Amino acid sequence: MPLQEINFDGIIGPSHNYAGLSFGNLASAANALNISHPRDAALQGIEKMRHNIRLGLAQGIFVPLPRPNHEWLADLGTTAQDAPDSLRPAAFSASAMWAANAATVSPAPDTEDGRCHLTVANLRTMPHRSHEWPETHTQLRLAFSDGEHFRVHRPVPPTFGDEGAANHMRFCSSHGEKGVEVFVYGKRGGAFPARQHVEASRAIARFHGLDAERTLFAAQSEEAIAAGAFHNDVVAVANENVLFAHEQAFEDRSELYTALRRLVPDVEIIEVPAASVSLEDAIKSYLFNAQLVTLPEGGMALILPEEARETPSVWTWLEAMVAGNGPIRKLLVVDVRQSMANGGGPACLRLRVVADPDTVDPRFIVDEAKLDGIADVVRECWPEEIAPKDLLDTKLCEKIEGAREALLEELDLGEDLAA
Ligand code: SUG
Repeated sequence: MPLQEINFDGIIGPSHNYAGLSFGNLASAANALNISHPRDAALQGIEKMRHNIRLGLAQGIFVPLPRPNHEWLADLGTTAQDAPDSLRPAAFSASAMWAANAATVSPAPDTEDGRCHLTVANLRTMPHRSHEWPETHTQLRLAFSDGEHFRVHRPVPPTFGDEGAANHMRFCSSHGEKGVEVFVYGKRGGAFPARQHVEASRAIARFHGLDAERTLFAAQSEEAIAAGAFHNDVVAVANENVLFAHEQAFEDRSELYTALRRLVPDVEIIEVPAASVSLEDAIKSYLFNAQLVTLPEGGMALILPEEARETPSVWTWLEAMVAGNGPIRKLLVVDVRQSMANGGGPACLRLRVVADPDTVDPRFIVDEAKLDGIADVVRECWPEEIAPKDLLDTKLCEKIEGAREALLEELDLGEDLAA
């Protein structure tokens, strides 16, 4: 099979809850301490995958990490029962669902050794995300164990924050051709942390053996981070030769656009002016956290969250865009409200890997029948709701652990990924 884009979605874990853990992520703060609905959340994620499979797109999965993370708590000298309130929610977080933060991926045509390279993200800025990487690394090494086609790297040392593909864009005329990779980093976020450090991005470019002539580094604008764009994929998305971005996404947009026009002669830059859609509306609606995909029949579609349709300035602008003659022809809407309430839209939930699906461990590739089996496990085992105080309940803890085990068994991953 030729190289194609495969979207690996993180299955939303049974411990999904709202703990307000991500400072600078406005949705996470706004929904702090609300009651979450893990079962609905996971079913929404599964429906999004089903929607994309029906479009003819290749789909993969990553499974939830063991939660609570007993090992991490033990390293901190405590346990799930005794942990202070400042630590317990972080140990239970289902944040690995946002697979766009799992790793940075450079497809084979871009790298010196002709393999697809993945570097697991250290996610060191937020404590609840900083302990994801070891288990994510194990999973990546399993899914992409074919050493002829893949190389999975350990994370950049934690001094330099790295949040993975959410701060990385790849441009090309078609997926199988040598691309141009753009790493977006934060310098200052005003009151909020800049989560991607330029030194981490530079290290990844070196690990992956990228061509320096075709690798760009662009700073996020300070206003964007301050307005709640804690990752670049909240204000920009790219696919093949198209960049779809907010006017205020980058610190120096003309420098970036000039470099892109030089390196990708057929690049199409669709910029949404702040006068039409404010940064505030962009971040509230997550219109840029859409999956921008090439449809098998040709043309591109934006797979958007419901919240984009509900934001008048955004929907008016998008409808006018598709009525024009541009590369984006369709607006498709999915319901991922449970994830959105923690600041994760359709694009956050997936990691794009350009590869031949036959070279990936088949247990990580899904079709509709496999999704039916996963949905059955979710209906049977995932908690219906979690309130913050429930994290103290040992029965809930057992239920969460049992739910993950049931899923691993369903996917024949029990032996490899048991906690
Ligand atoms: O890291 N939210 C995630 C959302 C990640 C979105 N990913 C991308 N933009 N690619 C984060 O801020 C909230 C968890 C909580 O508050 O319970 C959280 O981790």
